[in-house]
Order: sequence, then structure tokens, then C-alpha cells
Amino acid sequence: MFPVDKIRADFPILQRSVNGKPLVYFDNAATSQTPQIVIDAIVDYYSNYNANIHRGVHTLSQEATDKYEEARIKIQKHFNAKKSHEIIFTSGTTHGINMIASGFSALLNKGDEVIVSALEHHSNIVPWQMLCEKTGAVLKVIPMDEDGSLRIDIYHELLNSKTKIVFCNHVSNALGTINPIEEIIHAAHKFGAVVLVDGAQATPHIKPDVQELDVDFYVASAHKICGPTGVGLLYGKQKLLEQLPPYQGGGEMIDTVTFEKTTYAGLPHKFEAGTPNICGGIAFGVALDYMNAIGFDTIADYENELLQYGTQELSKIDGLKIYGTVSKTAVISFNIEGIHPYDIGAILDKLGVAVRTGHHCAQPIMDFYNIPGTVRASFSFYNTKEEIDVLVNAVTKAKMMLS
Ligand code: 7TS
Repeated sequence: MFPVDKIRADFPILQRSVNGKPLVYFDNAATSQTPQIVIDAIVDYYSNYNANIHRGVHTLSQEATDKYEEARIKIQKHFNAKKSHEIIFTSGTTHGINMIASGFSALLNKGDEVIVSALEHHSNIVPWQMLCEKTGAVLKVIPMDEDGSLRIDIYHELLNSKTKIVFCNHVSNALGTINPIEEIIHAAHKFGAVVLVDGAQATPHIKPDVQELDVDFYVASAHKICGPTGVGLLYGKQKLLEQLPPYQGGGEMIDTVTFEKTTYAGLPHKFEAGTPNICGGIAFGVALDYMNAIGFDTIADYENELLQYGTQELSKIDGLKIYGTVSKTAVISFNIEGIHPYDIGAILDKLGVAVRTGHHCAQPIMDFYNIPGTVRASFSFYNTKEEIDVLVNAVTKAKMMLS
């Protein structure tokens, strides 16, 4: 049996109440909660060895540098990157995507093609549109189907020798759809295109192996994997990262500087200008240790139980429609006929249940379904079936009040 009571005791926030009711936190796709061990790592850093890294000869700076670089190695091992310098610390998924999109503006030409999926978060759409505006490259879209899957048959038709880069999320944030990224990567490589996978929503549930996937770039955010906000990772194959120009100029990313010419540092420092989120990086490593100690297969099995139970119970509510019915992570995006999702969310909050409502930064998906948004309940391994019962009762009550 999954030791959920023991796990819940690791998360202090789960003890609090909201509007006089015990908190039921079902907004995990927006950000996950933080276990005490990660909070302790943050307190330890600021209490004992807060210092800038890679530059001080003194003990505190060396301790901070060692811990930060140890975290990079933990991330490398977690994602099974070949080299630790293929892991670039970022401020999060959005930052990682912008780094690559900006780098490609030096490599693309007018008429080149880039392919995006219809299931993307805005942060994996807008930077590429900006890139296309700058370079004259053409943006093509893999359409979606009613069940929330991608039309992979059309993707194969879109690929051609002009395709330079394909970007797709591993898991959709709005629907939870798990996309066939192996097939997407393999097909793109046949045409010499590279693939960026947005792993923001996959990494809380799945342990990706970047070498096995043969993915070119993989990005994610720590705050969705029990880590702090303001830190994330960009994985890139060494050869590709070396070809890309630096994203920002500044301290740490140089080899030598004169007013005549500056030479850049090697990987990973070339992409890490300025003082990074040192504490965040270290805490990210601790969060991965915490989740790996539970085990990602164990987590996925338990969350799948929650997903099945939640789907079954919510489906009993008359007029409730669930969007996205294919293989997915523990996300239930739904609406009740005739009721605005925001109104349901506001009543759920009064009852202590935290969900996200709206377009989830994925407006093209909402346009596809011709809806303003959905109510999204997203589960984590520290949630329970009893909490799902609270959600179902709260939704039933909201429906009664609003219809
Ligand atoms: N990509 C996907 C698939 C996401 O779900 C998100 C955040 C991002 C990128 C951006 O991540 P950030 O850490 O850089 O902000 N998704 C959500 C969400 O679904 N609700 O709030 C944030």
C-alpha cells in the first residue's frame, strides 16, 4: 500500500485550513507543494553557507559552489544526461525555452520551417512566434483531436527537409495528455530537425531518460517537482549547445574580456550569466532526491489510481464533461454545462478546495473546444481518495448553487 499518510506528514502546508476547511490542494500542475526536507535545505543554505559561487577563495563560497555543482550532478543523473555540463540551470521552463528560441534566431533562415503542437502552453508558442517574426521562418502546427491527442498522422505530413526544429510538450498542462514524444523525436531526426521537449508537466510524474529518448533539448521547472520557484533546467546535447550563441552576456559566462574582444566560457557557464539562484539549485537537487526515494514508478501507479477514482466519481455528476480522455497524467479538466468554470472555482475555494480555472495559458486548446476555459483538478502523490470525495461533494454543491 502506498504510504500516503506518512508522505503527507512531510508537507507542513497540508496541515493548514482555508476558509475554515481543511486544505485540499488540487492545483499541483500549477505548482507542487514543498516537503520539509527541501524547506530545511533552503534554511540551511541561508543560515550556514550563503555566498556567491565559482568566484570566492573563501570557505563559504567553496561550500556553496560544491553543493551547487553536486545538485547539477544529481539533475544529470536523474535525467540520465551523458555529461553534467549538458545541464544548464535556468529560472524555469519559460527561461529554458526562450534561451533555445533566441539561440536559433542566429541559425534559421527565411523559409525554414518550425513545428509546434496544438497542445502547448503559451510559453512553448510565443517564443517561437517571436523567432519566426525575427527570421522569416514559418510556424506549422500539429493539430489536436477531440479526445485531446495529437494528430500524429498530420505531423508526419508536415515534416520535410525545410523543418529545422520541432517543439512539443511531453505532457499537456491543460489536459494531461501524454504525447508520443519518442515517435515525434525519431521522425524529426529523419529530416535532420532537432526537437525541444517541454517537460514541465511530465517531470512530476515521469522520470525521463534523455539519452534513451534521444531528445535534443529538454526543459523543466523545479517548482512542479517539489522544489522551489525560480529555478529549472535546460538539458541540451553538448554539440548543439556548443553551436548556439550565449543567451545573455555578463559575469560568469566569459573566458576573457577586453574591449576589443570577449571569448566565452565553455559549457555550462556560457549559458549561466550572472549570479544564479544558488539556494534554489541546491534545493532542487534535494527535491529530486526526495522524489526518487519514493520512486517515480510508485508515484505514477498511485497517481493513476487517483486519476481513475476521480474520473469515475466526477463522471457521476450530471452535465459534467471531462476534456482529454486519452492516456494521461493525473489531471482532470472539466466543465459543467451552462456554468462558467471561474464560478465553480470560486465556490470550491470557499470549501477549501484549490483548483485552477481558466484557459491555463493554453488558449488554442480552449478555442478548439470552443470554451472559455475549464476547471482543472491536478493530483499529486500526496493527495488522497478522501480528498477527491471532498472535491466531488464540493462540485455537486457548486452545481446546485449555480444552476
Ligand atoms: N510549459 C508547460 C507545459 C507548463 O505547464 C508550464 C506552467 C510552463 C511551460 C511554464 O513553466 P514556468 O515554470 O516557466 O512558469 N504551467 C502552469 C499551469 O499549468 N498552471 O500554472 C502554470
